[in-house]
Amino acid sequence: MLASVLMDGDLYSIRMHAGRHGDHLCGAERLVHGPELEAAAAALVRRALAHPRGQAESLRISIDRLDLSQIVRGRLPDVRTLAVADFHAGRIAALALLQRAGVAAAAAQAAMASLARGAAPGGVSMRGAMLVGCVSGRRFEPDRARGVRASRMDLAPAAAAALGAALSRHGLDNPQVREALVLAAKVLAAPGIVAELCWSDDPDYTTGYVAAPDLGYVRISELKPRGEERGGRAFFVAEDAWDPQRLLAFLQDVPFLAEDIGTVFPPGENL
Ligand code: WAQ
Ligand code: MG
Repeated sequence: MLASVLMDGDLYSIRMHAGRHGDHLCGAERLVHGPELEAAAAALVRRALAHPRGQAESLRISIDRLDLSQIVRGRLPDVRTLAVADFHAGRIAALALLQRAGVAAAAAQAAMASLARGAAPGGVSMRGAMLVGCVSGRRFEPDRARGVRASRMDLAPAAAAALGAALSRHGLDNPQVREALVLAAKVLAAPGIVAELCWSDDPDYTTGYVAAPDLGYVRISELKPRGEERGGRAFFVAEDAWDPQRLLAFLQDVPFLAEDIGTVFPPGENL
């Protein structure tokens, strides 16, 4: 299938952004070739109109043709699921995982505290991610409301089919998991990234994750209380070995196509 993606001519990035009362509501994106653009646009519109946090008031679709020679190909991380009793236990587990990945305890705790209180000015969710120094815990993102957005990533068609099958076996096949896995794959492939922490801004979606190159993608059943709308992401950077311009260019602009999936372990297995 991938061969056909590459031979059927141009590949496009298609991105949807929905807003309400001037705020960000949701976004999603795909990489598709020309003949698939129309169906992809319809699916993104449908998705925005059915969003659990409310009805979109504005909806933007952007389409950009990509330079095929720039595509970076990669693999999804392995998936594990940790069941915890509540979000307090979940955050303790996240802290331990982040430390294993090389993030200082104070930096991990500072990032979790920021996400919990709403990391954007005014105590609301950011539209993108914080960039957090893995030793100092300092925040480096240029704009604390927008944050840094990972963009232009997708699964190759064969990988999407394989992922659906592997996730279904464990009852995990939902759009949140699929999309977060693709995003985490791109983030972990980015130069200077040590780990990622995420929990959703959807009030009913309490599962979050910690991802790192050696840990893979570790889902944690509760990272926030049910009903909580504040969510977000922290991308932890190696402060002594990163080039901010290079990192931002990779996350935002370089197209990333995951061609292979990782192993999906059954929920509840020990790490
Ligand atoms: N780049 C950077 N940050 C983003 C992006 C992006 N493309 N999209 C969203 N964010 C940030 C933003 O602050 C959102 O408020 C926050 O992440 C959460 O986004 O394995 O649904 O789309 O069961 O609500 C993770 C667990 C679900 C999935 C994550 O995130 C699983 C989720 P949401
Ligand atoms: Mg959301």
